[in-house]
Amino acid sequence: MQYGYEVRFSSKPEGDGDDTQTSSWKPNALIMEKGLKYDKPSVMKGRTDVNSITNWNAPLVWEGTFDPVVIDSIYKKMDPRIAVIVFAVGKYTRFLKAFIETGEKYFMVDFRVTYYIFTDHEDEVPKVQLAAGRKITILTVPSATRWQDVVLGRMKWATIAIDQQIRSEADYVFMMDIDSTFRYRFGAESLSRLSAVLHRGYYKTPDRANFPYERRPQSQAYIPIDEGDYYYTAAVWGGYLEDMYTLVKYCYEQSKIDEKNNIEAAWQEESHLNKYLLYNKPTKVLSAEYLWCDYDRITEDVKVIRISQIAKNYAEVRPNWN
Ligand code: UD2
Repeated sequence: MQYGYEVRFSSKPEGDGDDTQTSSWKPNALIMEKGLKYDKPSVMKGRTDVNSITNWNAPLVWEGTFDPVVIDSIYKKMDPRIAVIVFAVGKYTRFLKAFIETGEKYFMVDFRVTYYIFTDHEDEVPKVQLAAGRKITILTVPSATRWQDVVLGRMKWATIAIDQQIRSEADYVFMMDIDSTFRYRFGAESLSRLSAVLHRGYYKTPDRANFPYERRPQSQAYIPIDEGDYYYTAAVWGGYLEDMYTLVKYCYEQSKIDEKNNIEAAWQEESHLNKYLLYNKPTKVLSAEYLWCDYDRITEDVKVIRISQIAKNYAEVRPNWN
């Protein structure tokens, strides 16, 4: 049995800290173990009901576009350390238990994983039995009176925590919403330099003008009406530590500029994330399987749901209404 708790990160320096250190992570060649048995891949057959490649030639990942046996064999040889950054501030600590318990069942099983839990209620972090090689690190952050400050503040605290601590402990980083549970394999097929998830509500939107991007030119997150590829969710995204560091820091800095100009992007950090990913394309796009939600009907192209957002009473869990 392993609980692996550590409590750190009580100092709260201002600024962006020292970014001169770099992660030692170097992706290896795609080496597979000898003698592995798996279905022969076909050149002619694959998913035909959905597109599985972007127009910049990045994989668009759906169930049926990868073989978990092959993917796992390759990535287990690399043995990466995977950080999951989640925030549970105020009443959101109630979501921790189910998130971690289901994460242990489905998220990067047999890989080295650390859940970094940023919370203002350390005492409410549940004791969950973790598999070997997996642990929880608790980082304390201040309480908030506006939920917008929590969602945006994630970019600031993640920037500082990567600088101070996570850089020397992880090779890949995922940022995730806590109010969700894992339902099915979420594995190494999701790993890349920068992986972003299609928002379930907009993945079939035919006209980019209907994406809920920030449309006010006064905001740093502004995207003109005739630009855009996809609408990505900010609830699940990940990549190499240094690429993720660049991106969380970007969102933090852009939101600071917005704050000085008295504007808050329409969907907070999600707007800044979408702006960045338009001009810095993700190296993998993960389908909406990687984040669905409990209250939406499942569409026929979604064969499995890997994470589902829990239906919640916003008025009850958030510190403010709007
Ligand atoms: C959407 C996005 C979310 C973020 C937000 C910004 C999806 C599924 N999620 O979520 O990623 O971009 O919009 O408007 O599209 N939190 C706390 N305490 C709080 C409030 C939030 O810990 O008081 C954390 C917690 O980890 C939560 C996350 O912030 O999961 C996102 O907040 P939310 O779930 O209230 O936002 P939601 O559902 O509108």
